[in-house]
This record gives sequence, C-alpha cells and structure tokens, in this order.
Amino acid sequence: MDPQKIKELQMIACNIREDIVRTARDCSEGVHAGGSLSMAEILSVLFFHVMSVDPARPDWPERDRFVLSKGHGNVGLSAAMARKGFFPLEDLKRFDQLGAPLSMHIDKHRMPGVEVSSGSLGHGLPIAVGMAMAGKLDQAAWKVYCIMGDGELMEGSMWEALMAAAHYKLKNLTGIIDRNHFSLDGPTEEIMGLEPLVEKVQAFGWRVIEVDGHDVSALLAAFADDAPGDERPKMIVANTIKGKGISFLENKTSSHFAHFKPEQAEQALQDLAEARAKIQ
Ligand SMILES: Cc1ncc(C[n+]2csc(CCOP(=O)(O)OP(=O)(O)O)c2C)c(N)n1
Repeated sequence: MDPQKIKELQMIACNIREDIVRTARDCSEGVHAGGSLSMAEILSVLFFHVMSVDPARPDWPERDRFVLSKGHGNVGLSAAMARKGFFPLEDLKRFDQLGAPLSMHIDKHRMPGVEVSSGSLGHGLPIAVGMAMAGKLDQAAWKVYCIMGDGELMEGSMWEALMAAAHYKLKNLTGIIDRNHFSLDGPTEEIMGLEPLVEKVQAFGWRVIEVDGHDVSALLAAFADDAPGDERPKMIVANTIKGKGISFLENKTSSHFAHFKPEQAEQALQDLAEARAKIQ
C-alpha cells in the first residue's frame, strides 16, 4: 500500500479523535469517548478507503452498507461521516442537543448515509446479516460492514446472527469486533469472559483475521484479504485500546463516558498533537 495513503488514513484517525475530544468538551452531558476513540483507525480505513460510499448520494443503490452495531459510539461515527462530507462538521457542536441532527445514539432518520438506528446493543449485527442476505439474493455487488463491541457480544442475539451468517454463507458480510477489552462497567473478562474469542467466532463458521486495530496497514490488509472460493463471512478481530490516544483515558473503565473540562480537553488535544507529530 502506498505510504502516502497510509499516512493520510492515520491523519484522518487523528482528526476523528480530535473531533471526539472537542465534542466531549462542548457537550455538557458528555459522550461515549472510550469506545469511539478505540475505533478511529477502523472508521478511517472503512470510510476513506474500503467502502464505496458517496456523500453526495447517500441513497445510491450500489453503495456498500455500514452498520455501527454498538450505536453508543455515534460520536465517533458522526466525526468520521462529517469528515467524509455526509453532513457539516459544525453539527458536532450541537451534539445531542434537543432537535440536533446528531445524537448520543444513532437515529438514521436524522443522519444521511446511515442505514440503521442503533444503541440498544445486540441488534446491529442481526440487521447486517439480513442486509447481506438480501444482497446475496439480489446478486448485488455491494458489501455489508458491521462494527460491533466486544462487550456487546454478551448479547445472545449476536451469536444467533453469527450462526446465521455462516449458515447462509454470507461472504458479502465483514464484521469488525472492536476488541478493546472493556464494557460499560469494567473489563470484559471480569464481567463475562469472551476468550478464546478468535476460536469461538471460528467455531461459529467465520473466517477470522486478528489484527492490531490501530495499525492502518494491518487493517487494510485484513479488509483486502478475500480468500477466493471461501464462502464464509469474514470477521476482523481488531485489538484496540479503549480511550486510545488520550493519556488519562487509555485502558480505563471511566473512559466509557466522559465530559471534558476545558483544561482536560487541552491536555487531550496536546496528547493527540504529539501522536500526530510522530506519524511518518
Ligand atoms: C441492550 C443494551 N443493554 C445495555 C446497554 C448499556 N450499554 C451501553 S454501552 C455498554 C457497554 C458496551 O460495551 P462494548 O460493546 O465493548 O462497547 P465499547 O467498549 O466499545 O464502547 C452497555 C452495557 C445498551 N446500550 N443496550
């Protein structure tokens, strides 16, 4: 992959993180920061390289379909989609205010380009499976991508969907597990152990690729990996850090939902500026 392209995608991930930080400062209630920061590279790679989507034509029939199953991460998705041009970046300044287009959880009726309203965990992947079945029946060229949380895998409906996707040989479906090892109220392995996660998803009939979810090159390779002749759906288990990029949030349960005072936002933006300066 062209090193310039990798750098560009890393920079976009930085932009997304900065947008999340500013929104965590401007939104008096706070935002779901930790799980949005952890998926910044995944969103960057998907929206700015992998998926065929067109902000000028959000309903373009040939578009790839994207579902954020862990809909509480809407501040991250909103930043990525605003950066892509689906709606103005300024909309983030009114995030979650009464009547504002962007809200804490996802409302597809208010966000052009969004396929599925989500926020109640355990629904996005099952819907993505239905979309992929429809695409397969129609012999459509478009694909379905679904990001889910690792804590979200405590919902039984996710495992029903995993079974169904394998049963119906939905090769047109790619799932991404944001494996940041935290749920809302603690580490996943303390609340409801998921390991051995890769082997479990494999046993449910998926082709699984495990990557460092902050490594843009590894993500690009995983998305490009096509395995001709293999009809299984693909799961990318992306190992990430909850609160990634912000020193006082990383790997902390408290990162899940955060409001930043101005001085905290300054510190966070400083951390991100240092990370940006290291991008070659
Ligand atoms: C059905 C349902 N139960 C509980 C919640 C409350 N809740 C919101 S986020 C969350 C934790 C999700 O953890 P994870 O999927 O790992 O998200 P991430 O750490 O990536 O933010 C919970 C339990 C919910 N939104 N929906």
